[in-house]
Formats: sequence, structure tokens, C-alpha cells
Amino acid sequence: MSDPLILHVLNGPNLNLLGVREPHIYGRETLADVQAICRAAAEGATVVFRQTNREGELIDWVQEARTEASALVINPAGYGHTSIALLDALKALTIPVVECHLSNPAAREDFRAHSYVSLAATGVVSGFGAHSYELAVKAALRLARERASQPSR
Ligand code: CA2
Repeated sequence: MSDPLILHVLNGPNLNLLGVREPHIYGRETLADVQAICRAAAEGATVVFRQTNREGELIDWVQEARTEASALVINPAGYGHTSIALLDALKALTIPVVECHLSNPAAREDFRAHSYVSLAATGVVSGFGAHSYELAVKAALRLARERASQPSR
């Protein structure tokens, strides 16, 4: 039997405030609700779900995903627009990486249109509120399954 898939879902700064402020942009769901959505979408795959307000901690977790996870979903929040260090960490990964956003940053302020994380992402899901996470989890696990079924080179 194939190994069970392990999905890491990482969340960057201020996402702990979800559901508390700016529901017109980010929706009414809390981060706990988003976590439940991810677990339901993962259909039995192990989900490691984390949030941090610290750039270094987020980078430590990306490095951990490199060796521990079958795929990564990351909402880098503000660090997606600013952090070359986060991009460097993501570039070291060989697993599928899906960038996920609640809002559609490209339709907001100009400074949100650029994402360093996108340069290392396999794909991006944005603009669907908490549903973005459901789509991102399913895409990441599908890519991980495809990868697992390919003969290793
Ligand atoms: O749409 C997204 O998911 C974002 O990653 C959210 C980030 C923002 O900087 C990105 O451009 C797009 C902001 C996360 C802050 O979340 C809050 C939630 C509720 C209240 C205040 C902040």
C-alpha cells in the first residue's frame, strides 16, 4: 500500500484575526473554521495546520515541510509581497506548493499584485474566501498523488 499523504497548511501574519475584522474582504470564517475546511477537504490525509506572525518561524516550517510533507499549501499573507527569504526557502522544496489567498490580491492595491511566493508555487488559488483553501488542499493532494504514482528518477 502507498504511504499516507501528509499535507502541511501554513498561514502567515495576521490570519489569526480572521473572522474578527474586515469580513467584507476576508469573509466571516475564523482560522479554526478554515482549519476544519482543510481537514474535510483532505479526506483522510494527515493535515498539519499552522499560523504564525513571525517570518523566521514561517521559514522554519517551510523547511520542515521539505522533509516531512507530501505537499504544501501556504497563505503567506503579507510576507508573500515582501519576503525573498521565504521565496528562497520555498525554492528548496521539491514537493508541490500551492499558494492560497482568501481575497484576490491582483484586484486590490498595486503592492499586492506581486507575490514572491508565486515564483516558487506550482499553482495559485485566490479570491474564493475560505473556499480557496478547499480548492488548494484538493489541488495539492492531487499533485502529491500524481507525484507518488510516478516512478522515481
Ligand atoms: O487574501 C489573502 O489571503 C491575503 O493573503 C491576506 C493578507 C494580505 O496581506 C494578502 O495581500 C492577501 C492579510 C491577512 C490579514 O488578515 C486579516 C484578517 C482579518 C483582519 C485583519 C487581517
